[in-house]
Amino acid sequence: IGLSDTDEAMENLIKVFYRYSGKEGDKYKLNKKEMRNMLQEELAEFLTGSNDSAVVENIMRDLDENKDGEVDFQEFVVLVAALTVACNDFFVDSMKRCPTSE
Ligand SMILES: [Ca+2]
Repeated sequence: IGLSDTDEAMENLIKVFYRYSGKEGDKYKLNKKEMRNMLQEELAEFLTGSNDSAVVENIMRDLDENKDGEVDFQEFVVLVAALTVACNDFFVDSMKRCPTSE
């Protein structure tokens, strides 16, 4: 009770991962279909329509360090970290561009 924001963020990440990874095959890994579902449901604006399957394919290839064709939690956090950095850049950028302090 009374988790910090960071604890909560980590817990949510873990929950999201296992919600999708548990759908089929290995419960602790995302296969391509599960990854695609996860991206579509959780990161819709990241997959901007047009050619999703190529995007999913590339993401899978980049993340799958051990080349077993699936993404485990350790591989998944790399994506989360990359997205968080991108998000932070965007956030810092837009704060610079439109200062709200007045
Ligand atoms: Ca893997």
